[in-house]
Amino acid sequence: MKKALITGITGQDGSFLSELLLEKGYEVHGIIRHVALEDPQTRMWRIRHILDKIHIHSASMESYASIFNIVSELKPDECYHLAAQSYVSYSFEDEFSTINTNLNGTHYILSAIKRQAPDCRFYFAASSEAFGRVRETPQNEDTPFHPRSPYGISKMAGFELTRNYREAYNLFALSGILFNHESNRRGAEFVTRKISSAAAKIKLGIEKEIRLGNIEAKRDWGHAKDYVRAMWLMLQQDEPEDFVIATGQSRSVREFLDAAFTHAGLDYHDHLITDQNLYRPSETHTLQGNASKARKKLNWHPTVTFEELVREMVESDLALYSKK
Ligand code: F7E
Repeated sequence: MKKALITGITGQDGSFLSELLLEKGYEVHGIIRHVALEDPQTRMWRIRHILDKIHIHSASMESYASIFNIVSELKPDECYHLAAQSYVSYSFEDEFSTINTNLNGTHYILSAIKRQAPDCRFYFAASSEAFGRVRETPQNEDTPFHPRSPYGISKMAGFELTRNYREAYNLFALSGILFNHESNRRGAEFVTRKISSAAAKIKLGIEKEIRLGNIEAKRDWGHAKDYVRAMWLMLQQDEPEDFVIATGQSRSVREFLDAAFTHAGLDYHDHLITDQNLYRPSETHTLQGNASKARKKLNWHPTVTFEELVREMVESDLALYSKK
């Protein structure tokens, strides 16, 4: 039985990936911060239904010793490093902790693997946010990075570190440059979930308005379930290589808003308040990925359309808030 170690297992991607690996017969281990163990109701809701099937280890991505000990005890076959401060807006407010935690965490786990489990295959969750001020559209594996946020900088640095461990120490280490991926497990601070939950709450009479920043920003949005499948496929290749994962379709926040409110039987013009405080100091305006390498080499393609994604998220929030 193959052993997989997942950092960030309590997040959207960690939960979908755990389900996928369990289905495939893996022994699944996850690293969880001590605070999450103290508050499982709030922090572990995405993995509550599989807690009896997975192995949880308490550690901090900020402590090399704790990461080192877990890697040396487990000696995993595959490691998926998903843990990060992943909220781009917040990365402007707290640049230091975002860059420190995201970069050091990646460095600690790579170093521990190099020393204690050099045969382990390593996946780094890089991000389209590293493209930032895009040099070309659509973006692929050869597009230069120009990050526009501390978060994007931390992901670019993690990508380079992962590449250097692959080239210098011959580790099977690679990055997935994933474009935005969403679901009903998305955190409430991200724009898609903020919109789907607002549409549901307004429809149910719980709230009246939604405050948003730059709704002309464009993103390439896919479904998280499709994207975790790509992570697994990358680690099954003969050679470690980096891959862009995206749908190839770019839509504005306004289009997402319109589709979500229309699905709930609402007109967003009646409820939208534009809030200058929600604009970012520097913004990634348009992202659109070209995943043709993944299509060709991994036989990966997205299965959920933009419309299906919006519908799923709004329906799920309508069900959630009706119950509440
Ligand atoms: O923003 C605009 C905002 O916070 C999307 C993370 O998973 O994907 C995600 O990063 C767009 C931006 O995601 C609001 O300015 C307008 O242009 O949902 P988001 P993100 O920043 O694209 C990448 C690939 C990652 O790796 C990240 O970890 O929406 N926007 N008004 C707003 N965004 C938010 N959050 N809230 C607003 O009120």
